[in-house]
Amino acid sequence: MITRITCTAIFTTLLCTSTNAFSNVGIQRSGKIISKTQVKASNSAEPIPLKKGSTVALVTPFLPNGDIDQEGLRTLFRFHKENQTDGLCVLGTTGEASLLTMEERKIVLDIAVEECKGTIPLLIGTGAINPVEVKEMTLQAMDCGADAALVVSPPYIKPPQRGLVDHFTNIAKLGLPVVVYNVPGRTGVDVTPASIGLCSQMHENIVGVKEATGDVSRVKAIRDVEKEINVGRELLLYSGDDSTEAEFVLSGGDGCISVTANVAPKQMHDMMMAALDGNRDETMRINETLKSIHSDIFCESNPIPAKWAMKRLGKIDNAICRPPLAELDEKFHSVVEAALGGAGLI
Ligand SMILES: *[C@@H]1O[C@H](CO)[C@@H](O)[C@H](O)[C@H]1NC(C)=O
Ligand SMILES: CC(=O)N[C@H]1CO[C@H](CO)[C@@H](O)[C@@H]1O
Repeated sequence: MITRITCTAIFTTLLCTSTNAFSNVGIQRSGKIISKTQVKASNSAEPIPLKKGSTVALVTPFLPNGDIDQEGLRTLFRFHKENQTDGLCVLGTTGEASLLTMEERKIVLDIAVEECKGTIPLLIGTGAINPVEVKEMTLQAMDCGADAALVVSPPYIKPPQRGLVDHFTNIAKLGLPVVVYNVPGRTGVDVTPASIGLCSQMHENIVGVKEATGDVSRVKAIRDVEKEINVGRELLLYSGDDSTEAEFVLSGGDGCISVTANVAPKQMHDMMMAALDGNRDETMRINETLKSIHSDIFCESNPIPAKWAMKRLGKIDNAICRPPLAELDEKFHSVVEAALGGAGLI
């Protein structure tokens, strides 16, 4: 059993649970930042570095009463451990994180750490519009034992590039490695390769980028900026677009943060390894079997179809999504079913 303090910066000690004798050291706080030393004093394992390959953008299963299905969540972590998923992206968009409370985030974080800490790197979504909330969620993730934070450019408000660079740098200063998430289709703003280069220059804790533009030429654009400003290291480049991730990695990217990997973890791992080896034929062969999933798992807003697919495969008990999301429209059931069949999953 991992010995660690499971309190978070925003919880009162009343709500804290601890599994070791340090439970009362440095955590008598309600709103104050836990220091690095205190994290160490809790004996929680050090962060492990993120890996190349297939990171799953994990769904969060719910019970019919709307609560988090904690046992179901544990089963998902075990499924990914057994099927060679290289990284876990927990509490992202696919995990319906913006519809979860801080208390619920803690439940998910604690289960992730208990099941996977030290085995598969834990990348935790901590993005939001308001930097104050991003900070709170990042500190909570840190306290719980996360390995890195996935920080989306604040959606909806369309910050200028200099505001984005400041935002990512400020979060990186909290101490946890940060992956910058660029998804202009959802945020309304593109984090340009130049801004990404600046972020990398500003803080060494900025370790990677999730590019969900679907634009494979971004790999070269970011690598060119890195060379130009001579930052002396390379960011991990992950594709966040399932249809183009094979090509993204063949073009020099490092991996993907994938929705498809929820239903096909082994295939996605194998495809990423083939692409990282530069084996185009094998990459294309696997990609071909997954291509209907890559597109049809987005037939309604993510994660609606993904959850229905997981239920169809018997991996979760309910396809329930939090309102205002909903369960998959009946007219799409056969579409998703056919995609799973095409990949040989049913
Ligand atoms: C992978 O499949 C997608 C369709 O989902 C296709 O658009 C893309 O070109 C394929 N990539 C490779 C490298 O074959
Ligand atoms: C291909 C593969 O390794 N599949 C395994 C995935 O994990 C399940 C257990 O959840 C195994 O039964 C499969 O064999």
